[in-house]
Amino acid sequence: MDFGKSLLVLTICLAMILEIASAIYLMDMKSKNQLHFSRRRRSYRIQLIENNNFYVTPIPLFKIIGATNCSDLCIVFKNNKNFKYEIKNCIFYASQSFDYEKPNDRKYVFKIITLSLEEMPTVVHLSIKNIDDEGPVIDYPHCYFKENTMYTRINSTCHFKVSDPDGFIKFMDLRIHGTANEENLFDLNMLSPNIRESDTEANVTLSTTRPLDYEKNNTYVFFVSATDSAGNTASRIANIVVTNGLDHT
Ligand SMILES: [Ca+2]
Ligand SMILES: [Ca+2]
Repeated sequence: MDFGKSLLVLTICLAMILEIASAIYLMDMKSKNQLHFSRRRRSYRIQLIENNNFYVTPIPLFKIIGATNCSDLCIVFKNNKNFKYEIKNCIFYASQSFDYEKPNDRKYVFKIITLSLEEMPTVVHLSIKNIDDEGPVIDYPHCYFKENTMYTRINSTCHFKVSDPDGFIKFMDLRIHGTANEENLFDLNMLSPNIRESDTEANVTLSTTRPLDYEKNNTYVFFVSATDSAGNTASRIANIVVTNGLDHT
């Protein structure tokens, strides 16, 4: 091997040694995966379930391994959209809760920079995952039905709104709770069959399973309820008035 090639090999080896010596890793606190934090720019993605309804303690997001002094690290948030954090024993903690229902709480990007500036910054992308943690809200159904008329999901004019900040409206369980068999006389359905998972409100149609008889009963009072996929329930009283028509006897 001539002198030129020897010098090249020596340079590469030296670069590799320096790379290892200066390397910093981020360790995932759950999977223990390591992410190399080196001269080359690295990107690290982490997802956290929203916790505004059950936040109890600072949450460890990752561990920084290989830094000479973790107190010398500089954290720079993109667009000044930051959150409260702390670094103890080289573990990076989020020390606040996150609420997916607040759009500004959903995504954060920040850089971890060593003060020596020997390494390229590692960019951390933190995204907050939505869960079904908020309760639904249901409007008051107050409707008029003509007697001797069949009201289906298509032609019924009795609509009311159900909403849930989490979305997942299409998985909502709608029920009627009566004291005089109203759950068999009326029916509840989503007005639109095309509800997306991200929709946070929808119209519900109240229909009849058979024509009503004014002479038999001209007012129905019962409860309607909406229960989301997490079991959160809302209920409202419903008031149905039957109007008189011509009876063919
Ligand atoms: Ca919900
Ligand atoms: Ca939610």
